[in-house]
Amino acid sequence: MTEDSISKAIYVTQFTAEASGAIAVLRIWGGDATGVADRLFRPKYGHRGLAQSQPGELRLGWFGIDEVVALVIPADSGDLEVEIQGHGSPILIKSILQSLKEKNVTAINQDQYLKAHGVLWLERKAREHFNRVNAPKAAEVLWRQVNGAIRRTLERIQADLKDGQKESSMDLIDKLLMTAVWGTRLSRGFTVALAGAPNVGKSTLVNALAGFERVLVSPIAGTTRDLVDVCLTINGWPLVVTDMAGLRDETTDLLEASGIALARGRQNVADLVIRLYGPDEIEMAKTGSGNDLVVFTKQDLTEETVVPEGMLAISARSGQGIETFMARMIEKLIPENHSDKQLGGAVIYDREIESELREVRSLMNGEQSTNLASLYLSELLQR
Ligand SMILES: Nc1nc2c(ncn2[C@@H]2O[C@H](COP(=O)(O)OP(=O)(O)OP(=O)(O)O)[C@@H](O)[C@H]2O)c(=O)[nH]1
Ligand SMILES: [Mg+2]
Repeated sequence: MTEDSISKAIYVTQFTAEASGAIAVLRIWGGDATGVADRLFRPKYGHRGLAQSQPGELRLGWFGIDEVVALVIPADSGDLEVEIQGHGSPILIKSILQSLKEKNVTAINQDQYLKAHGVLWLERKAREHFNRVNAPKAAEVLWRQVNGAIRRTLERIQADLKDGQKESSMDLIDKLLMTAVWGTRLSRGFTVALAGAPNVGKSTLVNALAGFERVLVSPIAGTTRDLVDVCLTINGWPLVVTDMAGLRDETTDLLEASGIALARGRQNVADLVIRLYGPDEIEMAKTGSGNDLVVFTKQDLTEETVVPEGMLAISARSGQGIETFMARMIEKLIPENHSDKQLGGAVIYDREIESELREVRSLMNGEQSTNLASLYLSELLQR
């Protein structure tokens, strides 16, 4: 063993969550990782240790207290790492980590593992978000960021700054900043509040979107009191749709009044508010809607309502207009003019990245500060 390999620290990183699960995956890396693993791994078949196995070859044996699968994997650096895959019981993981600790192996987290393997902050963060998402379209966008879409756009901005192309760099960063409106919602879901008078059909619509009887529906006005968040995937995107109390000014019921206060609060913070009206309430709906989506319900009960431009008519009971409604919600949540199309698919998916880039943008304003902006960006691109 060379002096260098003796002095190089060895680490263990747990790839699966620190909780009990079906399986656990750990990686031993750095220094003489295979040597250390070999001293703890008892092969089930034959006597060949891990150091003698082919890269990628699965070996069954014991590690700590339980049977595991072990394999040797060459990292991009060429160093050999050992992956241990076992049952996901916390006891097994503890026992493996303990026996490694006794051999002076240091446990460090996945973020530090990726950092040590040259993965940039931007892309490590993208992975964190990607790992949390379960809606396919959102996952696609985040996967592009894991694979460098945002980094490449920042590099373009950086190159423009260095070439003295201030206008074009500002234009690019402004376009990128616009994507934060929806990009930062990808991993936690867009919040959509259903607002409307009691009995208009909010809860029925939630159930129609969910595809099952998620919330209570009744002909009694004032049925829903609490805020009920329902996580849904709609056309591939993650939405948290909130059913709430019907809004009305006059109520003597204290519980209902509390529900209405909660509903108004949620309406103010939601990414999108759906304002629901009965089939014949066209005149009421016309007053100020801002970015809200106005929808007329219960179309199965009437002749189809002719709705003003931008508004929709649906029936949660028959399904009429629901597909158009879903598509329109997505258009509102991910506006065409905030798209990633001219940005090579780059999107801001994280609040901290957004605020760092706003800082870069503000540095671009002053005449002298192009250099500062460029320095700041360089630091971000190396972090
Ligand atoms: N025919 C028809 N009836 C509907 C439709 N949507 C809702 N309803 C009926 O209208 C009544 C009220 O529906 P809900 O979904 O509970 O209304 P809500 O807006 O949640 O009411 P609150 O919780 O009281 O604010 C129920 O009797 C529903 O069956 C629809 O599309 N067509
Ligand atoms: Mg309701």
